[in-house]
This record gives sequence, C-alpha cells and structure tokens, in this order.
Amino acid sequence: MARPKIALIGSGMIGGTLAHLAALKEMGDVVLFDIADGIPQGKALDIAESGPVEGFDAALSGTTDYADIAGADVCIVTAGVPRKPGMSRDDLLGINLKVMKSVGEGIAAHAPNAFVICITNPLDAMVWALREFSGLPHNKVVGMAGVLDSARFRHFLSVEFDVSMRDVTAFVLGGHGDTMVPLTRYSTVGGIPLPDLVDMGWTSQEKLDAIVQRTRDGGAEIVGLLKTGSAYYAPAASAIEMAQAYLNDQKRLLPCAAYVDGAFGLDGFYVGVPTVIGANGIEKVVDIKLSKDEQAMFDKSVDAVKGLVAACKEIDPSL
Ligand code: TXD
Repeated sequence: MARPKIALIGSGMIGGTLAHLAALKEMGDVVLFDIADGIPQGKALDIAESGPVEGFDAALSGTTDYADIAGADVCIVTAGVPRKPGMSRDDLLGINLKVMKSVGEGIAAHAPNAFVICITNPLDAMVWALREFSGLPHNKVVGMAGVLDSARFRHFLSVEFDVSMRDVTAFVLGGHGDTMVPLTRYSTVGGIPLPDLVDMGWTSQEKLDAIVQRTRDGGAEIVGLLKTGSAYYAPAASAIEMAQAYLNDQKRLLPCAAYVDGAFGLDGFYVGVPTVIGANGIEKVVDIKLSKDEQAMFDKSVDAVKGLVAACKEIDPSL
C-alpha cells in the first residue's frame, strides 16, 4: 500500500517545521510547495538527508508546480505572509486573501480529495476563503488555531500548577484572535476542572485570568520576541496532530476552525469549535451548552470573524 502523501503549501518557517515533523513521525511522503523557487527543494533535500540518522523512510520533494501535489491525502496551507511586531493578524488579510485564491485553485485542480488544514492568518477568514476558492466539501477544509491556543493555555497552566503538560486539558472556542474564548470550566488538571482548583487553593482567580489573557496574547508575545516573524514550532505541532487524526482515523476531539451549520446557533460559518476529526475529516461539531457569559464572549468572537469575512467580500466580490 502506498504511503500517504502530505502536501505543504508554503515552505517557510511553519512549512519547513511541518515537513520535519511529518518525516520524523513517518506520516507519509512529503511534497513541499512554494513560489520561492529553491526553498521547497532545499528544505526537502536537507530533511531527507537527516533520514539515515533519524531512521525514517519518507520521500521528500520540493516544487513550485501545483501538479506535483497531485493526489495528496492532506494539504497543510501556510502560504502567505506572517505578521511583524505591531501588526495584528487582521492586517495580513489583504495580502493573504489573494494567496488563498491561488492556493484554493491549485488544490481544487490537483488534490480535490485532500483534507485541507489552513494555518494562514487571519485564520478564521482565510480558512473560509480557502474553502470558497477551492470548492472542496466543508468537512474537508478546516483551520488550525484552537489546538495551538489550547496548547499555549495548557502550557501556562502546567507551569502554574507544576504538573505534567500531558495532564492538563484545555478548551478554547471562538476566533483565533484577541476575542478567543478559553473555557476554564471545561479545562482540567487530571480531570479536575480549573474552578475546583481555585476553590482548592491551587491558584487564584486573578492568576487564572492572567493566564487566559496571556493565552490570548500568545502569538503577539512570540512576535515581539522574534521580531522577524511569528511562532512556528507550536503551530506546526498543532497542525500535525490534526493531520494524524485524519490519516489514522483517530476520532480526536480537537478545537478547530470548522464550518458550523446549526450548532451554536450558527448557520454556515467558520469559527473555533470543538470537533471530532477522523477519516471523513470534520466528522462532528460538538455543540456544547454555553453559560450566559461564555455565550456573550463567543458571540463577540463570531462578530469579529464576521467582520473579517465582510472585509474579504469587499476585496474580492467573487466570494
Ligand atoms: O495559529 C495560527 N493559525 C497561526 C498562523 C500561527 C502562527 C503563524 N500563522 C500564520 O501562518 C502566519 O501569520 C502566516 O500567515 C502563516 C505562515 O507563517 P510562516 O511563519 O510559515 O511564514 P513564512 O515563513 O513567511 O512562510 C510563508 C511562505 C513563504 O515561504 C512564502 O514564499 C510563501 O509562504 N508564499 C506562497 N506560497 C505559495 N503561494 C503563494 N502565493 C505564496 N505567497 C507566499
């Protein structure tokens, strides 16, 4: 049986890290695509040459021709520009929307049966635009944000509680922006919900609120430190977890920017929600009951995403 084929559309900081992780985990053969000739080919060759040392078997190649992604099982899209200090994710919309058009057409032409994971920012609008441009089924196009935002939240909590990061679970809803909604009552340490840990004196509400805010600012904190780009190790690891859930039919319950039609009172909209990912892509959107406060924060987040989608339609009336 042939190995799965993973196409990485965009071979920059996240794309290269995705290729490296996919090879190390022997997830399948990897094709790196970019418009910058030489970058995808060089990174593919360099990672391939680490194969004998790491002990993985995978065919890696780089290309600037969409024909080479033909038949990909998974496409992970990072094509576009990242933000610089002082830029918001939303500032990237104009440039990256045009990129999504060319990427969507390339995937539609050469890998229409792929599970597509969009990473490009502003994520919630770009994943919607990518789905529109590609015409792929809604359950096969998803955005990566919630897994990353939850991972950041879980990391900060594990430091606060001095427990293994593996024993912290977290739930983040809504858009991948300042309006994201970390749900503390569904986040736990070893199954103990965070509010109980506050009552047990493991932390204080003030410290918890500060951790929630640091999670919201997680991207900007790294952009401010790196100065020349944005985060790429944790974003890549997060997208790989989603790709593995699809390729191995793992039925993982993961927070993703998915197409929501009916759940959460939404009628056809991409936003961060709990999903089940398996061999059919997004197999389920988990419609949880939100408290009044949570619903208000979620609605605010949905409105922010609606604003970005409206801006996309302004720029490209074909949407
Ligand atoms: O959680 C999340 N979703 C975010 C997403 C987490 C971190 C970064 N986020 C966004 O991912 C970031 O704001 C950017 O929009 C993307 C990619 O970030 P990365 O750090 O990988 O950017 P790079 O290193 O600049 O790589 C982008 C590559 C680069 O090699 C360009 O040549 C290429 O994209 N590029 C294109 N490829 C194909 N087609 C077109 N049109 C194109 N334009 C640029």
